[in-house]
Amino acid sequence: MHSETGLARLAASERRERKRLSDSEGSGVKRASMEKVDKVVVVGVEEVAGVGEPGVRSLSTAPEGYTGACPNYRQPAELGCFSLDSQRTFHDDGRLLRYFAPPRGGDDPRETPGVETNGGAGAATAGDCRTGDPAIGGRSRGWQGPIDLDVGWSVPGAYIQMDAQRAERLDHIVSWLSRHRSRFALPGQAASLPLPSLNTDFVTWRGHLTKVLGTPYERREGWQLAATLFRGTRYMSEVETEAARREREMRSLRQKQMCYWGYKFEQYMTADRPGGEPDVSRPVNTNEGFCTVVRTRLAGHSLVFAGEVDCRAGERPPPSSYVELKTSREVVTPGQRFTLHRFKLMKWWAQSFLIGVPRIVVGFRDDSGHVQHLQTYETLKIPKMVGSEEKMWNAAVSLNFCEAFLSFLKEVVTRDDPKVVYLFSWEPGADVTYRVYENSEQTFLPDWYIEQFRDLPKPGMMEQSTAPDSPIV
Ligand code: 0WD
Ligand code: CA
Repeated sequence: MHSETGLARLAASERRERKRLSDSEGSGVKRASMEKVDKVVVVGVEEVAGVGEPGVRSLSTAPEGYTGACPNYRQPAELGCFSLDSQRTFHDDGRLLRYFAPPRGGDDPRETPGVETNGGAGAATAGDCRTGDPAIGGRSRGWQGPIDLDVGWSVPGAYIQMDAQRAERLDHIVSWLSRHRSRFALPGQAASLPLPSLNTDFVTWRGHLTKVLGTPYERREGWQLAATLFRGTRYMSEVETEAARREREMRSLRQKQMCYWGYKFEQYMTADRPGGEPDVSRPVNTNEGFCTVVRTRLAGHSLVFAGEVDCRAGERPPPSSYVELKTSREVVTPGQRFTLHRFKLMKWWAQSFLIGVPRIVVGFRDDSGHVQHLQTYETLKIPKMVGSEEKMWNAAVSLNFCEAFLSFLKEVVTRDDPKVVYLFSWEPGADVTYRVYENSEQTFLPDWYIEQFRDLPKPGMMEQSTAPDSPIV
């Protein structure tokens, strides 16, 4: 592994290398060499002099390199769902799904809410509960004034937080996959047999892809993504950076309180059955969650990922009936409005767009944690809404970068071995780089999962090509 000085050298030589390479090498990707050092294969400019096969070394994240037409993104289709209960135990069903129950007049959840939308030029308006907007749907409960999100905050036992130390990695996703492998059969492939491959290029959490989409515009937080190729599929799992760990451990009481408000808002806005009443007397427990598993495709890459869904409204087939809930500080100044549009809407759009959630209901709160009004944003209209403003972001850039990143992964992550991990790292202002680890603590696919594929025929050279789409959905 590189020391700090080594890393600095690497950065400096990277800059030299960047100068040397011409743009004709295409989409920000530079070439270098790989060399194996003990159990860790270090990839970097220092190794260029050594022998080794040519490889792709780093990927630029500058937005200028990713303008142009939007790549094709297929409407995500739900393959299934799972739930995580108050003890964080996995259940292969939707028992933790919540139902949208906003405080407004109206009857049953509507099929196509969002009549009054956020599509207007710049105006961050949408369904507004105070004005009796019929867009949101829900139960018959009039707007009773501000929603107090601080209820329970100082009550012992009213806030049960997930153990952040526990690295779950992709464990819940592979638990679901292992129970539904037959769904990944290709046409003509017997679904009754244990399938040797998922016939899918990438498996990951939605949240990891949200970070990738945000990368060309992110100025503060870097990331690390571990990738392993196993039976033709690249599994991607986030590794917490040192900076993120420090930030988590140093989080102020005020920041924790605002996180609590976010979860309390979910409680105020949802019920455990359609037409039910919210129960805000229950403790907030962040172990609980309902996750959808979707299949989609970004240009030439087939993807399967899971993401947490806040609630469902209406009868349309999921994910079209899912609703994302957010809280945000009320917008008073132009600066606050800029921050909302430039940073928050970028992340909210990426998160909901990826998984096909069409609506985001935002509770705008004051500094004492009282939600003063609600607004519904239609996910697909967000890019256009901010597009006319200065110094904003462009959805096509995010998706083109994601496409390039996945292509980069396909070029780099070629050893089909669950004990080999390619760790991709990115810090704002730099390129994405990677190192390769073998039989290290970075290994993340559970042994029991790998074992399930033992003695099955190998998927051949699948890693060299784009895995075909599965016929399901
Ligand atoms: O193992 C890991 N490194 C990670 C696990 C990283 C990211 C997420 N997860 C887990 C989460 O605990 C959750 O069960 O994955 C699940 C959610 O996955 P996702 O949908 O891919 O994640 P993301 O889109 O980032 O978050 C969705 C929601 C959040 O909603 P908001 O409105 O805040 O974006 O999942 C919840 C949260 O409600 N969530 C968390 N809750 C408590 N602690 C956390 C967390 N660390 N991360 C996400
Ligand atoms: Ca949420």
